[in-house]
Amino acid sequence: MIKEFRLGGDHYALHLQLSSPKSLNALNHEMCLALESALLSAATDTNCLGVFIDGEGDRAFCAGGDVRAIATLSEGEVEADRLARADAFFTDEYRLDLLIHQFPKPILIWGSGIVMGGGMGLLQGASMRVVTDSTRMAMPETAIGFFPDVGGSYFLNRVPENLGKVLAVSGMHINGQDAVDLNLADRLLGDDSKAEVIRQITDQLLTGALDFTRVVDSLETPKLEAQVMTRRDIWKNLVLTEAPKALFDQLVALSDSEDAFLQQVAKTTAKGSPYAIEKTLAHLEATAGLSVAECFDRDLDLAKVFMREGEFVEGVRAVLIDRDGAPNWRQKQFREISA
Ligand code: QUE
Repeated sequence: MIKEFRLGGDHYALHLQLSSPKSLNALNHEMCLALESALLSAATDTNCLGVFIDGEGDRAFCAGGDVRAIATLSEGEVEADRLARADAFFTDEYRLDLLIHQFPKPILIWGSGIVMGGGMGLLQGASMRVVTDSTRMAMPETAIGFFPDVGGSYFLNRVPENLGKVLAVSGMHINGQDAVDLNLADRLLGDDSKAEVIRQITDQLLTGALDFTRVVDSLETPKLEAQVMTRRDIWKNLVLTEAPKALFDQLVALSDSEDAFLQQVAKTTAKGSPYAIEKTLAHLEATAGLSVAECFDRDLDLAKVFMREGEFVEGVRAVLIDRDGAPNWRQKQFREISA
């Protein structure tokens, strides 16, 4: 569910909060529609000067979309109904994400804790993307036989040094400093400064103005060790690798390293579906340079393909439903790609 508050007075900022902390604020269909409706009202209300979005609790801004609901039949439902429901969910989720990208007023999203999948879809469109010392960010979809959607074709293609592909294939977990370094966040702030941010926003509104940049620039950036850009040499060789299998094999081979971060990268990569990884890399290449709206259209086309011919149901079963961590992928190997 979504909670709505107002900050300020006559001139106000809409404070929207994802409020299902037990499921790590995972975004379900109803939440997407509620967020969209609240944002559309905020856009046209001249007294509303901006929007602040966060998640309830300290564990997650948003752990993803409610993929469990889409991967399983509800009572009395036939497969065709499930597919129609999945198509409707992705259509509405991506329309919400695009609205955030194109919103006519400032949006600050407080991306503390887990920010993965669907949470990234919300965060990336915000005009002020805040991460904190607790942020754990990833696009982990290949582990459930899916691809990094929610505009991933847009924002992963804008990660420097071609590292969007590495993020997409590995699903690696990065911290707040990495997010800033990789153009996936605008500011790193302390978790303990959220109350001060809200206080300053409220104070500004009482003077009839709102400037998120001024608020975040008044606060200290915590020291957090970068993990990704400090290992440039490792990625440099990888991103030159064109074939999906070669990239996958090299990422998995990082398990031989003594470096705990690289071991984590190897471990998350190894969980990926070969089918999903192949499709993901081809998709990122095909969408490079497209506008944000075009990227969401292309993500929606591919999401529908995945619902019909992919490994998604099995991936969600193995990771989120039975939690056996042993998906029986239909396509077990990478295809040999001929010249
Ligand atoms: C890969 C994913 C997702 C995931 C785990 C993966 C994903 C997702 C969730 C998730 C998390 C918490 C919930 C929930 C879903 O987990 O997309 O309903 O409460 O949404 O390895 O892509």
